[in-house]
Amino acid sequence: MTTPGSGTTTLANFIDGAFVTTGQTFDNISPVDGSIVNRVHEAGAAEVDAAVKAARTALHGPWGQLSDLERASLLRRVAELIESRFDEFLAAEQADTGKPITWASSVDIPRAAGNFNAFAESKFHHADEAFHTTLGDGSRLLNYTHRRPLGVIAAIVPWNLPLLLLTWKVAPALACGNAIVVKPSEFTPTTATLLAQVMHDAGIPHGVFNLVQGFGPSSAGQYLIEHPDIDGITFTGGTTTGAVVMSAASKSLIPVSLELGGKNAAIVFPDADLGAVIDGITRSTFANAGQVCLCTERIYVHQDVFDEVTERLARSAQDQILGDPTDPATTMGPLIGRSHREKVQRAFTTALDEGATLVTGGKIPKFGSSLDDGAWILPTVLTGLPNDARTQTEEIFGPVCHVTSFAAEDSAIELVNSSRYGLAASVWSNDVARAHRVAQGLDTGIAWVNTWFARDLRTPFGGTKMSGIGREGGRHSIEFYTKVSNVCVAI
Ligand code: NAD
Ligand code: 6OD
Repeated sequence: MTTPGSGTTTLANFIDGAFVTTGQTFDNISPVDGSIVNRVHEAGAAEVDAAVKAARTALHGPWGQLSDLERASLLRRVAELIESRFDEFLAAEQADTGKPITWASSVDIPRAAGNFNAFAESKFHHADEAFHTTLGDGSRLLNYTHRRPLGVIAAIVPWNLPLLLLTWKVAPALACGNAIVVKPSEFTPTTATLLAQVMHDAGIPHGVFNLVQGFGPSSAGQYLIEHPDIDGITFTGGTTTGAVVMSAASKSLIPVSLELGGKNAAIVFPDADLGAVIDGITRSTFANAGQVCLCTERIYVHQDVFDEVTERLARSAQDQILGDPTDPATTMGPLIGRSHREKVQRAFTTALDEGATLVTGGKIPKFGSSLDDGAWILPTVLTGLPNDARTQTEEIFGPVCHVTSFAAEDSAIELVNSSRYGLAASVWSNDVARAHRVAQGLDTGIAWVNTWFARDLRTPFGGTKMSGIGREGGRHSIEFYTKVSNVCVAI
């Protein structure tokens, strides 16, 4: 095996502190030009079982004896090592996903280190509950809670923000004293492999962090969620897969945290700063080629500014620079792969069949170079569809939005809330009262006002309705990754 991210190499699993090959490999294909990034050793049921056993054993070893502060210091070391290998992580993230350097170097890699720094001491600062109780006969009790690690955590993550979302789960899970088995997406195995090296170099004890590579059904993903000796599953991915995960967890009644799909909306009021709106919505629609679960696919614009916003947004879409992800001038990368591009193209066909007006995009760009073998698609703006069209109700997960006009505040809220998803929304208005009123009226896990994807890791993150179950972030992560018991003392 050579260093991940440095050319054609093979990637292994990481089990009980050692890299483990299986002989059964699959190709990791670059979405930029269709070349092979590396070959990956797929974990089977035996490797998943070994990883879960190693995690269970680690809980009873030195890791289980560490104080919250000792674990915090190891996690800060992990953050330092990610920062010291920033360029390797960046190259690996870009090789797997093709995302532009400007985005990966300002979002994915800094947040990976940031997740470890943010959660390192979170358990130490978490306060338990206490109640002084007086019974009818005058006797007194002291009730207090204490939290223990949940145990062996299974973490399954998608390909869109692979390192960010993986570390978002690993950091709080380890801060709480758990051991973990992670399965990254089959499309993005490389940064997780680098993270395994970092875990080793940081001195995280063997078996505390384990990595299994592979697919979902009949592969590492399924074997992991169905393993009888895991104590909780944290999953980020599509809603359909989330339901499969929940069903598997129900067999042994273990807790699940599900961060799932969305059909996120933006509402633009005429009193908003339209320059900021165009900048903000360009980002929220086209960032990472629309492949952020929080990306905007439905835009509701007040009728007074509908034409202007649609036209300016279309121009902004046309201004996106698609190309070499390592070029700082590039603003948009490819989709994750050809099969996903076919799904996005089918969504375009559906939109046109439903009667949409294609304002811009809707096609595959031509480069006249090796990039034509990649998974590129043009940023796309649509209008003209009713709110119950498939294009308006199903997640597309590409650089595409539909713009609808509205007349009244209440109807805009209703339009947003009519979705079966409820992950995120953004409200654009300079009327403070209206902005709060509307944001509080939205049935979404987060509502941004005059911004998008601005994050404070102490806040609850998750979705309503089909966008998920549970919250992670801050104390919500501590609550998920621990089990709480009450001690009742007669005093
Ligand atoms: P996906 O559901 O296909 O896959 C996610 C992960 O689950 C992958 O690692 C995959 O291998 C694994 N998997 C698939 N089937 C499985 C099975 N039967 N058993 C066990 N594991 C299985 O999702 P994706 O295509 O990788 O990611 C895109 C989706 O993720 C979008 O819907 C997006 O909205 C969602 N997402 C949500 C959030 C959030 O925080 N809410 C964040 C990022 C992505
Ligand atoms: O910022 C985060 O913590 C988070 N979980 C983002 C999810 C983005 C979805 O693609």
